Amino acid sequence: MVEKATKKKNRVFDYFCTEEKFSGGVAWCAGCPLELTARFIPKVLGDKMVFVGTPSCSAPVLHGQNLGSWHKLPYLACVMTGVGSSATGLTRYYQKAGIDATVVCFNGDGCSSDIGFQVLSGAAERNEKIIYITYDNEGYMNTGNQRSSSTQKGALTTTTPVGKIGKGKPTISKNLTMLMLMHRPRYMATATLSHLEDFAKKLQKAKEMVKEGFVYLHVFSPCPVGWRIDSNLSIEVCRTAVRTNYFPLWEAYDGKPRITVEVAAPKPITDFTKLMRKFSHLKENDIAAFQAEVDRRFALLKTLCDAAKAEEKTTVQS
Ligand SMILES: Cc1ncc(C[n+]2csc(CCOP(=O)(O)OP(=O)(O)O)c2C)c(N)n1
Ligand code: SF4
Repeated sequence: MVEKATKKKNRVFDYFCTEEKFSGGVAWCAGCPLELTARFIPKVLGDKMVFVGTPSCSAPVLHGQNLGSWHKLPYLACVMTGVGSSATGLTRYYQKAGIDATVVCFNGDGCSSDIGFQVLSGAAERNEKIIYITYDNEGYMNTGNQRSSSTQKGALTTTTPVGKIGKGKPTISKNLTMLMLMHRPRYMATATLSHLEDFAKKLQKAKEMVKEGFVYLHVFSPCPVGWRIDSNLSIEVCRTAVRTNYFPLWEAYDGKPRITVEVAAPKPITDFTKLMRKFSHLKENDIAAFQAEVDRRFALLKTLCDAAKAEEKTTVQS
């Protein structure tokens, strides 16, 4: 058992022994999970990758902002409305020219779920050989924590204030992972930094499956500044999101989902909300509605997982 645990640890550890692609003085806020996520991706995907990004919190590092904030990877800067289509052009050029390179879009939820959703959907439907990664910090963070369609109901943002009239965001968040599942990409998965081994496996699978078609990864990435989280708690927030079923970890080949990290006894959503101040105004009935939404979304996922399992059994038997 001890041996198994050691081996497991070493597998993820090995990635950290590879060359570091980013400088030390990157321009992300203290405790932002984006930094470790961006550093980790090329460690698993390898050198032959091109980042495609948009104006966002990742841009000051991926574009480069000052002498201390840089990386060694090729990078294409796109407009928020066109990342899926620009990545398509780049991928097709590489295919035609016989260049071995993986195109990796790396965008915030504002780009993926709102401004660039149409082109993301188009690229998925055309089955372009792209790895598209959404880091979900549930808002437009680079421009000052405005709500996006991925912002959770009730959350305090600068455009959904809390006061005499405002009660935080009035509508439920867009369920982007389910929308992407309905596109039936060749491979898709959810991931977060608290479960690094799971994340690494999914990146490895992404690297393989992108040879056959579109790959979508959705990475839960809390924003310590906008969510009002102490900067030492970001990974704990990721872990609690998984343990409460707020952000279940799963993957799907060709639209058939499977949970990759089973949570035997999910914790109540209050374990998650109490870690940040963006939900501190929620009343008991708001929390009950929040819990019901988490349960509803998880039940939907579970139903789809069960259906995929049943379909697999039928196919094997017949
Ligand atoms: C078409 C368009 N609309 C708005 C903007 C302004 N803008 C720049 S960065 C940004 C926030 C992007 O949010 P998101 O994609 O979620 O990434 P994050 O900032 O959270 O990393 C916005 C709205 C823009 N650059 N282009
Ligand atoms: S604003 Fe939030 S998401 Fe953006 S770099 Fe800072 S902590 Fe990270």
